[in-house]
Amino acid sequence: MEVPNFKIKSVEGIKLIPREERIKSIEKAGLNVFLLKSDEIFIDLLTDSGTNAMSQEQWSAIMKADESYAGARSFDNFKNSISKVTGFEFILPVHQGRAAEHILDQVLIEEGQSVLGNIHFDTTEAHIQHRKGIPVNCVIEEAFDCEKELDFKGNICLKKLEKLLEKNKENTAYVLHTVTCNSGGGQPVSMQNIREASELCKKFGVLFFLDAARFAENAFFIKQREKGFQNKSIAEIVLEMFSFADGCTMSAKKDAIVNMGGFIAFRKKELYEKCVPFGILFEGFPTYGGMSGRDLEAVAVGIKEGIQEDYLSYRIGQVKYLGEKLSEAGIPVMKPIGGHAVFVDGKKFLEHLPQEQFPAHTLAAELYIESGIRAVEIGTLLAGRDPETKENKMPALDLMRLTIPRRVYLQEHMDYIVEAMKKLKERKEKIKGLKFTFESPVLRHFWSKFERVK
Ligand code: PM9
Repeated sequence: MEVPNFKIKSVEGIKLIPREERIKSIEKAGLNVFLLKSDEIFIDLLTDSGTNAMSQEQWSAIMKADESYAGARSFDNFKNSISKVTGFEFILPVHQGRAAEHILDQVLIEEGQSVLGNIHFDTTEAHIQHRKGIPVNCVIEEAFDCEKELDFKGNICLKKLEKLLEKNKENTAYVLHTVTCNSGGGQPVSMQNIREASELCKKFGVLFFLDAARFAENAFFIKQREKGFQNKSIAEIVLEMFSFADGCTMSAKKDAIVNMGGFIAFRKKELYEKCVPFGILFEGFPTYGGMSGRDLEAVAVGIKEGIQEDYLSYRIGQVKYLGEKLSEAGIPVMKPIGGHAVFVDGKKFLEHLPQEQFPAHTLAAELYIESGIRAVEIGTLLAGRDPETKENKMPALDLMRLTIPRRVYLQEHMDYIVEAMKKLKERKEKIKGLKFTFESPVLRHFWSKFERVK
């Protein structure tokens, strides 16, 4: 059992409202867990993004923040911390990860160009498409097999990548490798894969970026699983990971353990300079970029806490504990257990439902009714429609994600989640699928409404 490297100083009460009220709440929310109110939720596993508990060091740094519009000393703290951790010199702050995507894509993508990656996250894909670019996923085939135990299931298929670059390098805007691979179950990417993908990009003269939202968790897996890294510190592994990239996009709301923030980091000044005007246009002056001085300070401290090995060992150990307990209870989960979440195989758990009825999303609605737990779908609903045929995409993976916020919940909460899933398993055959009553046109999973299929 992993022991937390923290004790608790401040708490927020949570309450389980009665089942009848939960049924009313989810119906009112159009059977979409995004539309629930937080007071209606007992354990919130919607996301690990911005839901982290900050440390006393972060809170005290916040008190010293400089809120100057330009040239704030809080920006220097932010920049210096990030540069030290990542090795990148040029740092453009933004308010969250998708703002980084917005600005970078503005500069790098021209109509019809592809962005290649392992599996692009939903906001990443949407921003590429917003620029009339084409997101292309090149993850290894094993990533789509929930049962397959593989150390680095987030790896990009280098053969696929090489073929695509050979055929189409002029029309490739850049390559973006997401570490860890969120949409593939929080699976890590090996150092070797990062290095080899980067070498291919160099060979073909294409920029190589990391989507670094969960870079520290990825580094922890490299230390645990990849030959030659056992005696290196997380800080050294992180620096090596970034050394292969031309830059990164970052939602600091994940591995920098904050509630809001992000950045784009660049190795070369030239690309940074190209992004700055768009940063000013969309996010604000380049020494705050949509963040307050308080947010900048919290990131400056949090990004260093995020690479502490004892913290990561507890964090990833907690997710593993939940995953293993669920697996022991016969719940089909993505294996091996990922870094930030346990992903339940919706198609397998609700095998009587056709994929068009959104099994994993249905499961999330039912889990809320059963237990007050809010999970989230990463599957058919999130995948959206094919931009050309307008047909629903049918992704190989239809997962319900039980996402664990950092330093927030305890082992007892994990045990409660396991009990809830066991109860749901007992009545799973009776669960009915869902269909749209309203389908939101962009990133539809956030805002659509549903009813049960009769
Ligand atoms: N990820 C997540 O829950 C938050 C949005 S969906 C509830 O997993 C990657 C790998 C992400 C990610 C967000 C973003 C966008 C980029 N890349 O949410 O804009 O996992 O800060 O980041 C979410 P922002």
